[in-house]
Amino acid sequence: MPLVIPRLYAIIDRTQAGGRSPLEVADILLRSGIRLIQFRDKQASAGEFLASAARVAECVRAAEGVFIVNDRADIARAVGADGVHVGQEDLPVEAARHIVGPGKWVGCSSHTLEQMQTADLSSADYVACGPVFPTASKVNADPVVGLAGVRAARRLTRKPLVAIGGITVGNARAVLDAGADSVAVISGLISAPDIARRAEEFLKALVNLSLDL
Ligand code: 3NM
Repeated sequence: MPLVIPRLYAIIDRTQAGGRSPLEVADILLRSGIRLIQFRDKQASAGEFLASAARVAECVRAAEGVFIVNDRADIARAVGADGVHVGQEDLPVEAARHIVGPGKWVGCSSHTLEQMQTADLSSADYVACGPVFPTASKVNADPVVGLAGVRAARRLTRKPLVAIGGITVGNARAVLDAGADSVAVISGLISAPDIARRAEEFLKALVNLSLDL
């Protein structure tokens, strides 16, 4: 069954959380009404990543949210996450799916039309495209695809489309209007001094989409 993806996809990256722990951030996000949370930590050792992911997983589960682990299908499986998100340099979608097991979400990043097409043909449950706008949250980020890239991705896939990169309260609505089903946000959300207030602003900006799509 195709999944219905929430319009706001929060990504917790420890380096962007202003010194707050991943667990603390997850708790605020969930209390603010965010249902879909990914945990990403490109700097942690496997053991550290596992320990933090286990804490966040428990918190998301208690709130009946959906928890996705970035990159590490093995850790997603170990902590009983709802899925894994893989990038172009991570395990291929089918291998990640094999590891996380049946009934789990596998999302895939794409940065070019060719990669979007490949992701569309894979068993990925959703396809991400980005960076839509410049971002400082990813080391060696790919060239920006812009709103035109989101429109092009929309034409290439009927899978749920997640847009990522430089998304803010101010531009999120335009990204959905360009055809994304969901916006994935790191710094625009979790670097805010008051994450709860920022989450509220995002959720408000993402309701009541234009009817003339
Ligand atoms: N992936 P922020 S851009 C993790 O293009 C990530 O696939 C990207 O962070 C991609 O919301 C990105 O702070 C960073 O810009 C997104």
